Amino acid sequence: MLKPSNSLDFNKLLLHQRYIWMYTSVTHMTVKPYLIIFLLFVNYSFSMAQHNANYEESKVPDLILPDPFVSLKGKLISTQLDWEEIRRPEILNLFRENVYGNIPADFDTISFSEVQESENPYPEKAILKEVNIAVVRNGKSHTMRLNVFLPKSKKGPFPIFLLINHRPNPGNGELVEEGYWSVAELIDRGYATASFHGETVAPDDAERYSEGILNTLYPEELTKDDGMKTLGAWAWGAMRAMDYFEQDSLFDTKKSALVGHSRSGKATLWAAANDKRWAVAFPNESGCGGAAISRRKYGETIAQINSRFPHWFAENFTAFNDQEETLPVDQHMLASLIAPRALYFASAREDQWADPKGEYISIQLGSKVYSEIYGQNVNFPLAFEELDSPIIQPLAGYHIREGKHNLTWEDWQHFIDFAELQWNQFR
Ligand code: GTR
Repeated sequence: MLKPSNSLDFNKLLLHQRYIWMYTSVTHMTVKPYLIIFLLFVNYSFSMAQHNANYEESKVPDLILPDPFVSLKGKLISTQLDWEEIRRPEILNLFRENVYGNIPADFDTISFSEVQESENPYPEKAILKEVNIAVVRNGKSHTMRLNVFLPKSKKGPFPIFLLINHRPNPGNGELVEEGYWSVAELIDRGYATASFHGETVAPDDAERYSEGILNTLYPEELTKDDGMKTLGAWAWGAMRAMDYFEQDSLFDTKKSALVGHSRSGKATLWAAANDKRWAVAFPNESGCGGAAISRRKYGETIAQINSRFPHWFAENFTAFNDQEETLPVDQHMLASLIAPRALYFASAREDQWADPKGEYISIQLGSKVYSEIYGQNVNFPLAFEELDSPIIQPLAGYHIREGKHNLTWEDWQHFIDFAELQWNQFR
């Protein structure tokens, strides 16, 4: 079985994932030539999409963005009450209807049990809990797996970092991909950390995405144009993980952080917008449909993402293929929904496909909610081109690091610094 590597670029990652999936589904067959041709085609069409994308600032349209602080009825929103009662629910609903689809909140029961299936890679410093979260609705049940590490040398309650993971499951009993999920370092700093794999909730595959909670728990979503698909399902998974943390006094959920890279970063942002129990959100290099402003059409566009990943967003999102200007929202407004909790965006210099500048502008604009509505002194005075170090400040932060699309220990270090600042000074 292939092992995941820390330095896969987009092309290799895609190829790698497809290969893993096909490998597991044809375990005892020889790989047929048509599979190889198919893989080459997938890789080729992705390279072409990347190649044809716009990477020139001079070709980025003038940005005319929807205003987070004017309601659909034209009311100027300037008070906390109007924000929380009128505009915030409006924006959340616009994203639900047009972009990500529903996150059904109802189920009949939820229960948690521990199993022991994997070897603990850090027996000297961490306790490993493998938790099955069983959710029942209308007589049908779905079980998702959450892997939790706790510091061995300390007593809780522990602050908690949850990672939504979509990278290939090692499949060889290994739970942790070093760097990508920096368990040992988080434990050394005195934190609990947990992760679930997207596949345990909804497969990341256009043919099979319904073979998780959609088929078992929420089949009606499959028939709706604003129905939940994979990214919404992963956000639902993060909520169930939070249900688990909340019922165990070992966890200090007021000091909670949700982390996700790339497609999982998109789910992270959507989960934190919907679930106010998360104190801090860290969407890393989440790009199109995540942190980046869609109307810039720089790097990946809505049309490209919907055609390559038709199982990620609600069906309604396809109406905005090559029609970004008609979207009633843009991603800075999703950022604004996290307030008054804390938000941090991260980019990588060589990750042009995810539009680092669009990610930065999005937090620059979205974080205006902290000053305009909540009276906090948050601002990003530097232009993208002037940035030379991470912005670690109360409530909203950002960094861009050198290198390729990936989640690395360098990213985690800034996340921890930012989270500690929020937890120690402002809670
Ligand atoms: C790419 C996709 C991006 C991003 C990335 C990833 O193929 O175009 O939107 O999600 O995958 O998840 O690594």
